[in-house]
Amino acid sequence: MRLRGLSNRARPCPIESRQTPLLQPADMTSNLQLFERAQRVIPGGVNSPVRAFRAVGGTPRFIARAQGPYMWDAEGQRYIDYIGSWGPMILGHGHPAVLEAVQKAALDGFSFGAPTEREIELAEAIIAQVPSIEQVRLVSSGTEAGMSAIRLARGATGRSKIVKFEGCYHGHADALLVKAGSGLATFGYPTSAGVPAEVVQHTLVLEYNNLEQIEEVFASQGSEIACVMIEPIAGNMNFVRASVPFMTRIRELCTQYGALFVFDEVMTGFRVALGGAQSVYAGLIPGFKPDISVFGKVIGGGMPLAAFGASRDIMRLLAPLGPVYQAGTLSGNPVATACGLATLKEISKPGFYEALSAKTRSLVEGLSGVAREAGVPFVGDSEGGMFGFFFADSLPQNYGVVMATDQPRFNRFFHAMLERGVYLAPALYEAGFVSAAHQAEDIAATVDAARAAFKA
Ligand code: HOZ
Repeated sequence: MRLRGLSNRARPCPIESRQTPLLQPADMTSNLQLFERAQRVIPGGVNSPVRAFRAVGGTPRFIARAQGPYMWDAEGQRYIDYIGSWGPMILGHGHPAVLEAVQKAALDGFSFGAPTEREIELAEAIIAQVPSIEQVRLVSSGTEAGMSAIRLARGATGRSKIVKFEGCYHGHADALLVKAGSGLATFGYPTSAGVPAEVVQHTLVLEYNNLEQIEEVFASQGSEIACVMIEPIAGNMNFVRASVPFMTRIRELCTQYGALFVFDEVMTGFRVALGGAQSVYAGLIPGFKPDISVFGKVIGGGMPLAAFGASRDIMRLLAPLGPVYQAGTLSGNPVATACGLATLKEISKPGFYEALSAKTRSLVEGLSGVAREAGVPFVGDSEGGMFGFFFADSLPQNYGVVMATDQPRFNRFFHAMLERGVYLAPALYEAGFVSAAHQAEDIAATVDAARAAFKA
């Protein structure tokens, strides 16, 4: 089945002419052939579990290239991309200014293992948009940033216990792999094998948006808690917002008991707003700010780059100034920082988030409208360029409720959309992402595809 009015094969886009020609049928290897070959040498055929399509079934699409809001698979099939590499591609694929910055940086050298001016520029650019942080340390992945933030919080407080919430995913560091969202939720693992009980004995897992539980845990163990870590808008159990009373109370309790509040903004940072989710909550809770923030995805523009930051007082505890050790050969990589800087420059332009938010809202409203026409229970939500939807009557407030939404229907919808050239995340537990490259016609084509999918 094809998108109405659009060929699923290549359609010219603004800088199409700069690209290599599309593969011709004779050159093509099928997705299935590639998947079979991949499974012989890579566990499950993928380098990150959710990509394997196991939750939704079928053959993963092996992506050959991408441009703007589109990706083409190994068979030459075109998709409107709502994953955007799971968040980083906020400008769409192959943005000319970003490409140019990366090409220039690559010519100067891939990696030095020594400091560069560009690292300072990127740190300055991040700090300029996030008033809660005075210093950042650049690393290579969200997992590394989250893990280091926890170590820093423990080092700063001299305490061991950490609080996290069910359905939040903070990367795959051992202590955080408990009742996590994303792939663990997708595959139904409460935690990962290979993580000794002793390693997670200090991880307290509470229900998201449950005020009573957070009150109780602080009342009984508050003086032992190093930090509370949260995805402020959870994107690893689809899309679930922390309520304002919940967020307000966590902030108060952390301050009262001397625990640090860690905001995992790997997904939401520079994605839901230029100042991240913390700027959204600061608009709702006067004076609100977290103590430590974790970033990834957008700040690297699609390159392996992440960061964690806090006040100067907290950050000076890190080596080489302080006793909390953290290091990395590729940290602050010159090509990745060039990519991140060029991306931040584009997204800082006036009106960027207004346009992105309006587009994302129109997608969610469009999908909700055609679901309503079809009599399908459907709810959606979005903030900036991040969105989620559920086959349910109301928006879930926690992981348990997300799990109770209609998974088989999600899986059928996923495949019906894929067949129509729309690439959504291949699991119910993942948020979706819209980029600045998506145009009104892409949103309209997506809504048309959904209408046809609901009919089918
Ligand atoms: N952990 C990511 C989803 N929340 C998946 C990353 C990937 O497969 O690239």
